[in-house]
Amino acid sequence: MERQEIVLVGAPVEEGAGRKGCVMGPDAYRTAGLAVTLEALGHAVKDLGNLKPAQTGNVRAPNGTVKNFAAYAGWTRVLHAQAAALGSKNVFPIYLGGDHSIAAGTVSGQAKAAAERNRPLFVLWLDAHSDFHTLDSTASGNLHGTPLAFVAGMPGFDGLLGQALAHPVTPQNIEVMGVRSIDDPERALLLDQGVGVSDMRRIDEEGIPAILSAFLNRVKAANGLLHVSLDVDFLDPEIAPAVGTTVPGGTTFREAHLVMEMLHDSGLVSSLDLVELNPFLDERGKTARLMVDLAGSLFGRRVFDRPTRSF
Ligand code: 4U7
Ligand code: MN
Ligand code: MN
Ligand code: MN
Repeated sequence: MERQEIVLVGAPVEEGAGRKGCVMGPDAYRTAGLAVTLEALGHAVKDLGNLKPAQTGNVRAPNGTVKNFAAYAGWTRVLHAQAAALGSKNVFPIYLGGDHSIAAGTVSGQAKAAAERNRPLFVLWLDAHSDFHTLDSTASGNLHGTPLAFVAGMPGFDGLLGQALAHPVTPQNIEVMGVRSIDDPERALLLDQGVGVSDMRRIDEEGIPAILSAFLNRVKAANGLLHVSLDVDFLDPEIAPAVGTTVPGGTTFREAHLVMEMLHDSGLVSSLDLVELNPFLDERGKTARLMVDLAGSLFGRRVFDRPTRSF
């Protein structure tokens, strides 16, 4: 990969998650050395610091189950604007969460910028969960379980963005990978919409290379841009304990690095979310350091040079 202009955007959001602590995520990545890691790989890094949510006035929750809807709306609006602006420049944004609710803004903004460049946006959602609840189907009311449905244009999110979602991501251009917890209403909607789902069983049986190269080939054939949204709980909780929503049976250290290495070699990735890190639950910075390490693999770290694969 050539030298990239990387822009770090902190989004200290925890209102979408069921427990507090993700507010410390952006600073934990900084402490774990994200910028120096990327600079050591030859890239330029600019840290924009942490954003603040937009003022939303008196936005109303659509029902009594969803929690902190006004905060979700405020963060979605500011992140959408920021991502739409960065997506129109020749930079690579990394959005530092914050819980996964930030992706409602980051992905919708990147999709708007992609559409303005006449490129379709594809999304690789690396997660134990599919985050495909609508505001009506969520039982927990935790809004970090809803952003993927929003960006895919599912109905019922009126009032979230403060304007119509003009550039939804085509559901068939989404791949949810590493998943091992899907609620019934999500499963029905994912099937109905044709979202790609590679659950842990498929990863066990087919392996990362077959699944990921098929997806990357589709991105390339469509001249697409690719947004990667990495939830800490994609990783097995043994190696990544700093997350509020652990599910056993996650990806291994090498599976996760291989995903990042293949993504790097593809040259197709144009933006990244690092989400759900809860430093309050970490063990001596272990998870924060692993996430930084994975970002290093996405930006070209390799142990031994070999000809770059093409997709
Ligand atoms: B995360 C859940 F019920 N589906 O809706 C829900 F299992 O961003 C979990 O992936 C959502 O961590 C997890 O609360 C959201 C639950
Ligand atoms: Mn998630
Ligand atoms: Mn437009
Ligand atoms: Mn998750």
